[in-house]
Parts: sequence; C-alpha cells; structure tokens
Amino acid sequence: EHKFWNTQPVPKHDEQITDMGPIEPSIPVDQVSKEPTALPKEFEWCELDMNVEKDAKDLYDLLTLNYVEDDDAQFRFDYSVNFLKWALQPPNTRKEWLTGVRVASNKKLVAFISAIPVQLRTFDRSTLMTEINFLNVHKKLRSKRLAPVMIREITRRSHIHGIFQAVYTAGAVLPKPVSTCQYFHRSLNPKKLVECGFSRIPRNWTLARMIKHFKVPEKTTIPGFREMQQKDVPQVRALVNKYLDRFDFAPQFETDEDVEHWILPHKDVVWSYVVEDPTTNKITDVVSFYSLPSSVIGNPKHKTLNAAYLYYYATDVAFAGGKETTEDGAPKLLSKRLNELVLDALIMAKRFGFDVMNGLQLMDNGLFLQQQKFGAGDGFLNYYLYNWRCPDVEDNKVGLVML
Ligand code: YNC
Ligand code: MG
Repeated sequence: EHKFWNTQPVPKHDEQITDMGPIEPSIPVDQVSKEPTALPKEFEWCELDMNVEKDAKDLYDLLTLNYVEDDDAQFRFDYSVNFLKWALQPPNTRKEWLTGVRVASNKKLVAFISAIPVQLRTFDRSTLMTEINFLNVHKKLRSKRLAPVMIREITRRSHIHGIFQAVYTAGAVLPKPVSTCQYFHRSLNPKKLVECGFSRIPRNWTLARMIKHFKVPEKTTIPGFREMQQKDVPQVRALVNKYLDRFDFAPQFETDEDVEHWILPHKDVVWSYVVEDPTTNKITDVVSFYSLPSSVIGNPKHKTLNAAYLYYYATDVAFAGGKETTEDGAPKLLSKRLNELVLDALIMAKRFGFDVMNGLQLMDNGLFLQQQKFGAGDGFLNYYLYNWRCPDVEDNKVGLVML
C-alpha cells in the first residue's frame, strides 16, 4: 500500500505527532536536480502561461472534463477561465510552477499540477511553502502512476526556489491528514437543487415548504455593509491577519498586494463585502465568497450548478473581549455578529444568481452553519503538509481556505 507515498517525507497513518519541524533537511539549492523528472517517452513537460489564451483554454478544457467529481459522478468542478487566471497568478508566483504534460506528437494537454507561494503558520511557526492544487490526469491515462511523476516534478520545482515544505488538500485519504473538515451546503435555489439531484425534499415536506424555508431577505441587514473597495485593502489586511491569528493553521497576508489579489472583488470570481462604521470610517468586518460552478453530469434540464463557496471573513467583535457565552458555550457576541455577516453574504449570493453556498466546518463556521440553514454534506476535505511534522489541528482551528 502507498508505494509512492511511503517514499515521501510525510507522516505514517498511525503516527502521533507532538513536535513541529521538517521531516527531512533542506537541500542546498545548487544541489537540486536540474533534470526534469523522467516521463514516458510519448509525453513532454510544458509550462502554462495563463496570460496566453490558448494555454488558459487548454487548462480549462482539461479540468472541465477530467477534474474532481463527487463519489456518484453526478457533478464535476467547472472552474472558469477567469477563476483559473486569478487562482494561478498571485503575487510572487513562478512561471514554471504551472506544470503541464502534453502528448509529444500532437501537444494535447493531458496532465497538470500547480504550485503557488503561501506563508503558512502552523501553531507558532511560520513557513514559506508552496500550495499545491489542480493535480489532474486525463481520464484515459489514469492508474498508470503518472500522478507520482507530477508530484515529484512539482517538488523539484519547489526545491529549485528554496521551498521544501508544501500544503495541499484532497478528498482522498493519504498519509496523513493534519485536519479533516466536513462540507456544508446552504440551499439558495431549492427547486433547482432538487431537479439536479443535489438535494432531496425532506420527508413530509413539499417543495413549496422547502422554498419558503430557504428564502432569504431581499436587502442586507447590517448598517454600513458594502462592497469592498481598493481603499479598504490596508484595513482589511490588518483585520484578516489579526482574525487568522486565532487559528492554529492559517495563512498570513504579508503585503497589501496579497490582499488586493486574494480578497478585493474580482468580477465573476470573488465577491467581498466590508462593514464600515459610519462614525469612525473604520472597517469592522469583512466577508467574501468565490464562484465555483459544477457541471451537472447527464441531467436533461440543467448543465451547471452555480455554487458560491464561503471564503475569508473577519470581524473585530472577535477581539472585543466579551466573554459571555451562549448555552452551548459559544461566544455570544461573535456568534451573533457572524450570523448577521453570513446572512448578508447569503443575500448577496442569492442576488447574484447562486444556487447554493458551500462551506467547510473550519474557522468559526461552527458558530453559524446550523443557524444559517447549512446542512452537512457527505464530502470531507483533508488538509496535508509535505515535509513538515505538525500535531493534529482541530477543524475549528483551521484558518486556511483553499480553492
Ligand atoms: C491526490 N489527490 O495514493 P500511493 S487534490 C495526492 N493527492 O499513490 P496514479 C494522490 N496523491 O498511494 P491516477 C491523489 N490521488 O500508491 C491519488 N494519489 O502511494 C496517489 N483525479 O497514481 C495515490 N485531483 O497516477 C497513489 O493515479 C498514486 O491516475 C497513484 O492519478 C491521480 O490537487 C489523480 O481528484 C488524482 O486526476 C491525478 O485520479 C487522478 O488516479 C485525477 O496511478 C481527478 O497517486 C481529479 C482529482 C486531485 C485534487 C490536489 C492536491 C494534490 C496534492 C499532491 C501532493 C503534493 C505534495 C507536495 C508537493 C510539493 C512538495 C514541496 C516542497
Ligand atoms: Mg496515471
């Protein structure tokens, strides 16, 4: 079992970790192999440039037909071209980190893996890592051990830039998750979700009752709630970083450029809202979500499920020091504020035509998921670290949202 993963610097499944640090030492950069990992001879490596429309389209076509599906093969992620351009071109990225494999004879793109830089804090240690995502092998080339070749090559391309740790998430269970978070779904368009086979009408309910249950108000409720603007970037950066400090596994937005890239609204890709205090003009809250549709496979009526995913949020109520708790021990003010904030985000998502808001059981989401009518899904997302020993992190201590 795990013929590949057993050779890699990751913990074993049964290992209990109580300390933190590298599993194997870093290599001097001039000793990192300059030779690309060997590929079967019918294939060749390539770099994708997301500013070149042909490359962006090639990647879109590969992923839209071959990327992650749910267990029943009913839905498949359909990341848009604009989303991929955003997700894969953050500040300080490296062009050779968008690593593709093409068929040598006809140049068809058949496999891909990406890395982007992330400053990740685990407990009290902050490390520059690569964040690995979008690993995909064409359906016709599965189970030929191409994935380990992709992983070895992106590892080499991380090492070349002096990075020896990585973070990644997967539905697959591999050695060894540092945390596991459950997916939750908040219906915004129950009729369509039922028609797509995403939701079922609860027993003894009618569709009409379901529609009424999931209806959201027309207008947002928090005074001063508005779309985030460029001028908000420094304040949002400070607020989000301070909020994320409360978790044990979280990114740090090191520059305003990071926040401008990741959190400022980006048309049809990411939506972000702030609350501005009318008297002080201080930004007190921020909430964001991104668009990740799924193709509905083999449905006569619907082709696409428009899903919004809850992304970063923060509120200064978290630092107000109010220690009062609700019956179940949740901090009362924080819980109240997050419920208001997420309700307003749901209202905006509904207004922009999303069918569902998805989220994970991480950060402080446990304080509002139930009250905002999110239901537990059957999916789980595992968080992994490469070459970094780290004690287990509870789901509500995870502060990294991956795309
Ligand atoms: C997976 N998702 O266990 P063993 S998530 C990592 N992540 O190895 P083959 C995976 N490893 O167990 P196939 C994996 N899925 O024998 C499988 N594996 O040791 C392992 N699906 O390889 C698996 N995208 O090529 C086994 O399998 C070995 O042809 C088998 O290819 C796998 O992006 C895959 O779910 C996933 O496209 C490419 O099934 C293919 O099946 C596919 O025979 C649909 O591979 C799309 C999909 C995965 C989404 C993601 C995160 C990837 C993280 C990769 C690990 C990064 C490590 C850090 C590197 C940088 C280090 C530094 C510094
Ligand atoms: Mg393969």
